[in-house]
Amino acid sequence: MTIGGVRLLTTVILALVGSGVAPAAPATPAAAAVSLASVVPAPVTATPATGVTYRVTAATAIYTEPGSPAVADVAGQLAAILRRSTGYPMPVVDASSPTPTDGIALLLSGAPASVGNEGYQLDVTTASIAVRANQPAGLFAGVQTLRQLLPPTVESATVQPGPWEVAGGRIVDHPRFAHRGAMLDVARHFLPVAVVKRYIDEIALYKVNRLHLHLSDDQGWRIAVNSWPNLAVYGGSTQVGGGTGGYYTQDEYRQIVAYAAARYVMVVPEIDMPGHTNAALASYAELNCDGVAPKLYTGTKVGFSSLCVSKELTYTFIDQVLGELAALTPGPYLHIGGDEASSTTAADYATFMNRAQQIVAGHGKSVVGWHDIVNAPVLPSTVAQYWGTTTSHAAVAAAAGNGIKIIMSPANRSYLDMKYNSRTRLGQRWAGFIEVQDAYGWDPGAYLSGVGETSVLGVEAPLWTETIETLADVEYMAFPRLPAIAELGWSPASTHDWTSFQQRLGAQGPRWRVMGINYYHSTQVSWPTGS
Ligand code: IFG
Repeated sequence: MTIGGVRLLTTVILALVGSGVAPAAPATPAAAAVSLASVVPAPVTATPATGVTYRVTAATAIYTEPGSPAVADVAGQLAAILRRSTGYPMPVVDASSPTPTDGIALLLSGAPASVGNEGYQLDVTTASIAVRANQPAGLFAGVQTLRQLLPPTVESATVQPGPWEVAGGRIVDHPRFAHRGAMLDVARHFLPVAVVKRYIDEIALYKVNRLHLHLSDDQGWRIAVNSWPNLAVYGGSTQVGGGTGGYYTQDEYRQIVAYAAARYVMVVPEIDMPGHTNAALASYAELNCDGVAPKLYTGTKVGFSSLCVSKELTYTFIDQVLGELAALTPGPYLHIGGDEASSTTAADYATFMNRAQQIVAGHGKSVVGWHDIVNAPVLPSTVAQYWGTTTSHAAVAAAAGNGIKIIMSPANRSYLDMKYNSRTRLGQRWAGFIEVQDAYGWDPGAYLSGVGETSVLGVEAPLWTETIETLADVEYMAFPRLPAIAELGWSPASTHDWTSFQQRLGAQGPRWRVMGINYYHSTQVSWPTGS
């Protein structure tokens, strides 16, 4: 159907509605529209307009910033969701004015500068809804908020009865931290592309904008490398527990990157080194200092492997591997791990990390490393990801004092593979139990002594998969704690309040039920009946 045709269709529908010929308003009593105050993450400001409601109807069109394919793509994602659950045509057309008087508008004009590149202003009146932003990323964020202001059934995969009402008012919103991440360990247990895409959909709902993929470890190598084909073919052939493992072809990795980018999620790939490298060492005997390849490993121990720091081949290896990965990764970061290098001497670790950081820079990327990397001299652009369980760490504080940016992933707050409690079947407990309130009850900007807000690039919730094998497992551990971490990354510290959060979190339950998300019904959260 051509744009013109769509406009004609819209005109016809509007005429029908105007003439009263259109179907009468639904008989079902309108459930109270979702409150503006219920959004997760909490917006910077939400000002309800009492008694004002916008109703999405068969006549509703989505108006987009003229000439912006990116905005049209965001609108297309919203239209697909609404068409599927309302059954309405939901045409997407260029806005014919910067101030549309009906429908849902996604515009790159009229937003306050204060919302930056990822924020937005959302206005809901009786006549129209307008999402305004300075960049398409902000419109995407505003659309995630709008989804939450519609009834949970808007997420349904089949047509549901309305009414489709949105409470009136204004939200002006923008993120606190730049890095709001989720990590998936696809090495211990391989997770197929479809699972990764589904997780991207789920984290994007909560304005998470980074997906850190842990692509290699002792138990598996998960990304095809053309110059070292055995890494994936042999190194990716198994996993924890001895299953068949798997790996992403480079095209599949490109698909994941593109799928994430359309949801304003940047992929940060990790090749862990010099430790956590048994899969690589098993794949190429020549990578080992003694020239002997170890067997593939399917257990869950850590710290026993190391690349051979003294061999020049090691640096050719990481240069070629990271070169291919850099070419496949539009984002500015390559994560090179660096954790638990117990089989690498401190001197060798420093030597290795010196060269590895230079190699990454040579491919035009910046390094992220687990915070162990600060034990070696780091480039000014290197980012350290804190995964400790204490609220002080001298070397990390010193690095921050020297201008190094920190991603906060304290294992006893943000590790989604930690059990909720002693009864949780999945997960581990080495960092302690993490119930929802533990995941929410901390401030990334003030958590580590000597690491102030300006040193904190953001937060990230890692999900290690020693005990996690399926999408249902991923969802059980990530929900409801991932939205808690997402709120810490997005919302102002001033909005931080457990009572408010657990109520808003509870209201997400019905949405997750409609979406089929296998979440943990934490007893710390008041879930509405039937959720
Ligand atoms: N620590 C290891 C991970 C994983 C994790 C499980 C880091 C940085 C324990 N390293 O966390 O490989 O095994 O909770």
